[in-house]
Amino acid sequence: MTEKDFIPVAYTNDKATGVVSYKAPSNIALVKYWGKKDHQIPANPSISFTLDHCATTTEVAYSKLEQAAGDFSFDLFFEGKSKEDFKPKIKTFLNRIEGYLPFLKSYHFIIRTSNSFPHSSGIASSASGMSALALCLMDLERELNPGMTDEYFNKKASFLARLGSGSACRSIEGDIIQWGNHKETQGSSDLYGIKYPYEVHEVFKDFQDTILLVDKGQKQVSSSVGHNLMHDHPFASRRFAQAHENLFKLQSVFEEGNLTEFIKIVESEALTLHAMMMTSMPYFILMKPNTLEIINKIWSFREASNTHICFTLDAGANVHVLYPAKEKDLVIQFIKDELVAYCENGQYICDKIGYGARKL
Ligand code: 2P0
Repeated sequence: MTEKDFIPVAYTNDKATGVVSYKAPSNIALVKYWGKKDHQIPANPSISFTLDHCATTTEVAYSKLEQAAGDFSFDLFFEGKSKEDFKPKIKTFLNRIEGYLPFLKSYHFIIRTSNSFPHSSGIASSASGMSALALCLMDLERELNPGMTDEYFNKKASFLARLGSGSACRSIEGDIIQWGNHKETQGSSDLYGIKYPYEVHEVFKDFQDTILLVDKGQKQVSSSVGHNLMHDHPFASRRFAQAHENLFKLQSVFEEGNLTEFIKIVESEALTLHAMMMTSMPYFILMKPNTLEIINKIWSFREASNTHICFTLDAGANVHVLYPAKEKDLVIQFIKDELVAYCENGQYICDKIGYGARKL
């Protein structure tokens, strides 16, 4: 599909007012998206586990205006309170998607949104937030065009979410989502995320992700600054090639349930992401001393316990601890005994692989 396939022809129905609400999950990348081209096109393909517990719930109430306005008309409430400082990001999003949802200036929208995870926990809400909003707007488009298939609905929701925040396109469906052209993955696209199309071993079906909140402060590097660091980066082209290679290697890993190889790829991807930030100009260290303490503890415990615990990182200091469900009791005990001490206020979030957004 191309961008043109997401421009609607003519709507068959009319809809004056309505309310819709979606709960959309966050996701954790295994092969990381870091670097992008114009129009939210990723510099390399990525793959993620959709999460279950960490999510954004968004309600959109819409009412048709007497006549289309010159600008977008919306009110925004975050956790019950009017939130003026989030509005510019939403406005940029609406501007980017207007060509694909031509009704946007014909309605007034009241957007109410909240997260399941604590605000300023260092967990990015842009993926779940943009996904939930894109789904609500798609629901209105489906009212105007009821013939739409579920497949088109999900693809276009992912396409629109991507224009809000790249990683958001991986937060529509579950349980494993791939985004970005990859010649060895059939159906992959730079424009939207797809459900991973090949066989996946049982062991990955209920994978766990415990998120250790090491540093809940404001992100030191915004994602747009971060992605820009990959322009003129001395190692960029090698890194982008590596992401393609890792995605290909993951295909047999997923099929065979090869946890040893899974761990190597996932941990290497996390450290590579941070290495890219340490070797860019300007350079950043986003890990904290406690991030490294936790990584070392995980390595020692893995060796001593013969479990398959591993870690991954986002563009910050928090650690995502990944492990198969059958090792849960052992790993949770280890986290309580040895890792909680490195978390800010002892905080962590138990999450697991999830199966995508749902309408409420
Ligand atoms: C990822 N991250 O693949 C990578 C790994 C963070 C580290 O995608 O500018 O918020 O909105 O397209 O999606 C964070 O970047 O960036 C991200 P934008 P986004 O999950």
